[in-house]
Amino acid sequence: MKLQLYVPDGRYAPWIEGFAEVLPEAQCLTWEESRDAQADFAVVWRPPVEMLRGRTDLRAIFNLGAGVDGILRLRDDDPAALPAGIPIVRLDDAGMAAQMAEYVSAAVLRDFRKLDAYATQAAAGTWKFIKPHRRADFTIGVMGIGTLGSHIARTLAQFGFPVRGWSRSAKHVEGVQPFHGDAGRAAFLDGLRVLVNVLPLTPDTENIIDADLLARLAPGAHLINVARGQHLVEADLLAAVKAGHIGAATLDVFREEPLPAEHPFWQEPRITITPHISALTLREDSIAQIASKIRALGEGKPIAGIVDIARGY
Ligand code: OXD
Repeated sequence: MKLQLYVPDGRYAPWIEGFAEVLPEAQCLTWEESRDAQADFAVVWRPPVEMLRGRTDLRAIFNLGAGVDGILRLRDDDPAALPAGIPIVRLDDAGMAAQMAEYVSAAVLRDFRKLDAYATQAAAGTWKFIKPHRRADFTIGVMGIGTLGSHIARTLAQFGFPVRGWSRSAKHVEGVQPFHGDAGRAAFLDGLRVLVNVLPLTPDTENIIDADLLARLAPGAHLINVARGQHLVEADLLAAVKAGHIGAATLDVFREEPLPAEHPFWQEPRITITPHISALTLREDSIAQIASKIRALGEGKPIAGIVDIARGY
């Protein structure tokens, strides 16, 4: 069995060693060394178009992340870029849900417990009580209730916050008030104190966080984006922050990464910037998950995480 790997940073050795350990029957080759060779499976993150176009040999393409926009976007320039009939399989949690729930909880609790205001006071040597938020007023909405979003929503609900979830089709998550579809969008957004975006990036969700959406949130609301930079109309967020309607934003993803040095977000103290680290792809967990899916496919068993290409995630 042959596996063909592509990782944009070219750091192949730990992946090859990892697969050799858990899937010793497989020969792992880098894309660069095996361009003309056939393979059974491709394991990729943001692959070049030449790697997948016209392939008929592969039995599946494994994406080294939860979001598959890095593969599906190849069709933007070339509608035939993806080989027909070959399943694309996303990572299904693989340690990412817990990391994202930590990141989002940290941002929410920092805001809820007014830790920034206390830090400012402490820097001035001030010992003073600040009136706390009421938990019941701190409604949090999670947009995108898939594997990651439902774990985030459940975690926040466990802190006792009122939590709403919004998804394309109806979904139930314990302790989370469900909303779905276009019809449920306005009611979901209405008066949210915190909005967490975990949506997949598709043509329908690109630019979804715009001036109109932000205006529906509660005054002083906090936007947390851990999905993709292309969901957010950056100028609309900046305007809403400057106008005081949005009180804070915690952004882990950007249209251009790394965020350019001249980007105005860097100058806005109410925007917290992190370099796309809310959920790292954990190598060992990812390799173990892909290896077990390869084995399941070999035994003719169904696997989770197959992307619905028409839907875009
Ligand atoms: C992912 C990511 O999609 O890391 O997994 O952004």
